Amino acid sequence: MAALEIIGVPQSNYVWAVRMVCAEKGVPYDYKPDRPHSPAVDAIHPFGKIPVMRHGDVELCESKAIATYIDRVFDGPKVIPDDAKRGAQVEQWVSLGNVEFDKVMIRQYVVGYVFPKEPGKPDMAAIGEAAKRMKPQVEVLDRAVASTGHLVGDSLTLADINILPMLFYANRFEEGKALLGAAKNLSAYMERHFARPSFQASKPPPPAK
Ligand SMILES: N[C@@H](CCC(=O)N[C@@H](CS)C(=O)NCC(=O)O)C(=O)O
Repeated sequence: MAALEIIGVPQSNYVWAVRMVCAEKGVPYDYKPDRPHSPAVDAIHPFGKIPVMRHGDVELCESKAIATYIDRVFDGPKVIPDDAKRGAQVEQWVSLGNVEFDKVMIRQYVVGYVFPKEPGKPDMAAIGEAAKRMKPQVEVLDRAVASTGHLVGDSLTLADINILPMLFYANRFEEGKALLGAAKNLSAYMERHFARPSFQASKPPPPAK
């Protein structure tokens, strides 16, 4: 079989999720840590975003599509259950993750700290607003993981894999840490899943000082 290629810098929460899927399933891949809008990325994603994937003559963008392809084509534990109800629940949480949680937790909150419009000067008013919007999201997730320690059913799925890197990044900054720390079920969930070998194996290197 042709080699699977995953392309995108490791710091991206979506690249992290796709690499974690491979690690959970034990799927080997050639890794190319290219930036968004690099020629290799632009050749596959119409808007130059990461991750992108190549497998023989199959080229894909969008993390959900990539994860679905890998789950179907390769052996290893399924991260999207075949069962119609469970599979749709995973779809639901991935969609919520990409449309709601990523928008607030990553694009507004984390990016506000990491890539401020004025270098070295995060806009604390905008970050405060993002933290306010994050609060009900954290409460929703806290309730969702309360009974089984997973978002869907009682085992790890793409629903969890998609959201874990977002939670990791949100937890790196003061307001996020306080909100997540107050959510007891979610804190336990994060602690347990952050320790998974697949999460650790696909974790980006610490930022250069
Ligand atoms: N819906 C896409 C989102 C991908 C995405 O937003 N990637 C970010 C990095 S985390 C990116 O490439 N940003 C560059 C840009 O927006 O120009 C997916 O699930 O793959």
